[in-house]
Formats: sequence, structure tokens, C-alpha cells
Amino acid sequence: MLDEKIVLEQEKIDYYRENGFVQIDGILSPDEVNELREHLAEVMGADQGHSVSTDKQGGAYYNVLNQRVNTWRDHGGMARFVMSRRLADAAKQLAGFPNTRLFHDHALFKMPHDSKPTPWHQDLPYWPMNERGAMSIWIALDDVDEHNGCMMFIPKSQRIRNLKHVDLIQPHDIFSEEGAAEADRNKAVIVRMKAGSCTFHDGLTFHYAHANNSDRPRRALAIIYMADGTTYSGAGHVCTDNTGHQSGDPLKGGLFPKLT
Ligand SMILES: O=C(O)CCC(=O)C(=O)O
Repeated sequence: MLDEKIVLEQEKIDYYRENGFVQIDGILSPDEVNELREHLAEVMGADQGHSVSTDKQGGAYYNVLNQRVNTWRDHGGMARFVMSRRLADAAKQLAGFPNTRLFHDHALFKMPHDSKPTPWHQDLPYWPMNERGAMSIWIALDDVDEHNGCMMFIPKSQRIRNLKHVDLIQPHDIFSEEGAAEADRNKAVIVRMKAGSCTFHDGLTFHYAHANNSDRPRRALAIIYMADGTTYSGAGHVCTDNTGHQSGDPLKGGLFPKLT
């Protein structure tokens, strides 16, 4: 049951806190994976609603990611997974949030044919938050390896702050930034996973995803969690623009629901 609590092994929590990411196998059952794939197929094809698609087929961003943000707002089935206790509970234990809120979900499909890697980047520089600590779960809906777009992470890189955001279409080399010297690309951990398994990563952990050189989409669902009390920085973002939040306001209310 998606609403059941989960208790993570202390070893997983310690690994996450030390390295800024962790792999958890089998967070979803095979039946749940099938159900989620069906919901995703429905929501990705929608041409109306409150979720936002980042780019269309043929666009440069689409070749990196066919992304739809806030699927939960359009599809009750997606909402069941995005709001689920099990996933939010795991995030809370790893990050040590007193209480957890949703920032947003995003379906992340890496399409076959002319697929580009997701360049090395940190997530927090994209997010309009004053505090650090927000993090993502990335759930594989297909088996993933280097051939079809699995992720890589740099252990301990979550300690590195104040870097620029990386443009995913025309990336600069994050490793060449002043302040990134501590991140060692040679220590990158390649995370191959079965469908239904996931990683959690801190918003500051350096990560990358390979291009999809298979002939089928690589499907993933990511959900971004933040500590209750996280405040709005005032920076532009599709999830906070036109919501009435003022700089310094806590990110809360119906669009950023409390999950634990
Ligand atoms: O799915 C991908 O290719 C990249 C995902 C990512 O960067 C993220 O979830 O933060």
C-alpha cells in the first residue's frame, strides 16, 4: 500500500547523509510500476491542464528531456503516487525533515533517437528557495543502465554551494567553476537500476544522466520534497510564478502540500 509507512535501514540514511544520494531497490512493486506507467502514458499525452510540458518534440530541450512538471495536478492516479506516504516518508527519514512538503513532481522521459545526456548539474540553483536541504526521488519505470539513460552521482558533492545553474541545453562545465574543485569526476557512481527502484539525491549533489541510445523511451518519475518551512527566494520558477508568494514567504498552501 502506497499509504503505508516505510522504515529505512540506518545504513541507507547514513549513506545518504554522507554522500548526498542513495539507491533504494524495489520502492515500488511490479504492480505499482505497471499502474504508474499507465498513469504516466495518460498524463504525458494530455494537451491541456495544469501540468507544464517543458518542450515539444523537435526542440533542443526535448532531446535532453521530455519533461512534464506537476502531473499530480492533472491526474488523480499520479497524485496518489506523488502524495504517497511511503515515498514522502522515505524522503523525510533521509533528509531529516521535521515535516515534509511537496515542491513539485516531474515526469522525466529520455526519448530515443537523437537523445542527449543530461549534463552534470546541481538542482538547487534552479529552485527558488532560501534554504538548502530539498531533495528528489527519481523512480525508474524502466530498467536503466548507461545504454538508455541511467544516472551518475558524485559522492559528497552536496557540500559544494553557491555555484551557477547549468543550462541543460548549452551547459557550461560545472567542474571548471571556482568552488567545484572538491568534486572529483573520477569518483562518479553509475547507478544501474531495475524498474521500481529509485535514487534519492540532495539538491546540491552533482549528477548526470546518459543519453538514451535504446529504441524506447526511458521513463522516470521524480518528486521534489522540501522541509516544511522552506521559504521562497523570489527567483522565477514555473511552480511559483503567479502564485502570490512574496520573497521570504514559506512555500506552503495547496500547491505545496504537507505530506508528512
Ligand atoms: O532524468 C534525467 O535525465 C535527469 C534527472 C535529474 O537531473 C533530476 O532528477 O534531478
